[in-house]
Amino acid sequence: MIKAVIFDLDGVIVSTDEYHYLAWKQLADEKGYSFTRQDNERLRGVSRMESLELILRDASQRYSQAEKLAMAETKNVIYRQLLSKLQADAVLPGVLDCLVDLKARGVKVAIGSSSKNAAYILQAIGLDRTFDTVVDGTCITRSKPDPEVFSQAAQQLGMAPESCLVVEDAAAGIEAALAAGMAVLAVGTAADDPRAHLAVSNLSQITTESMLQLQLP
Ligand code: B16
Ligand code: MG
Repeated sequence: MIKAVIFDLDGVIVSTDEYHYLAWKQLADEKGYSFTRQDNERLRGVSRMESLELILRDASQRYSQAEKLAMAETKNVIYRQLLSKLQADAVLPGVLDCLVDLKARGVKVAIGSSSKNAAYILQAIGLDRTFDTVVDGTCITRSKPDPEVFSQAAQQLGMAPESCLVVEDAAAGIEAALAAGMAVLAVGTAADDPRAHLAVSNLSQITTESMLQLQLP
């Protein structure tokens, strides 16, 4: 029986993916690298520095760690400028009803995100006091697909992994949840991932009852 739901943030609670794309695109354009929306898909759930490594993977030029940190910081400054437009209307369909219903049923809710901007985003969309715990990119040493972010969230909630359901929009996040020994509901672009136990296009397409009935095989 599921007793806690751990939500990914970007792409599950809120649609910030376009802002990530636009910010990486601006950096790539400045450096003369090609970067498409399709390339951006590979960065879902992956940390900022690992995203940069993926973008530079085929680059002929070699960069020092200091140069890479400066590039990641430039991307983040652009991303934060874009995030300044973020409001409650960016919350994805079905999210608010789902959270209200889970809390009414006494189910614990958490955030498990790779983002170091999670606190800022949650405040911008008015959900900074909603979750029982928030584990984000500032709390972890290893990013998804490592299970650390979800294991830490379960530990903080006092829940066994098999009592937790993770909601994810990224392949790296699904892998992380499975490695943590948790059930997975895939949403959005991850909905066709065969490793997920349940899949829907967005959270308005599923009842909390069916989420909670999920049993790990
Ligand atoms: P930041 P999630 C992830 O958030 C994003 O999906 C990913 O695209 C991003 O690179 C990562 O956060 C780090 O974000 O630059 O804000 O620290 O999906 O795990 O909530
Ligand atoms: Mg995500």
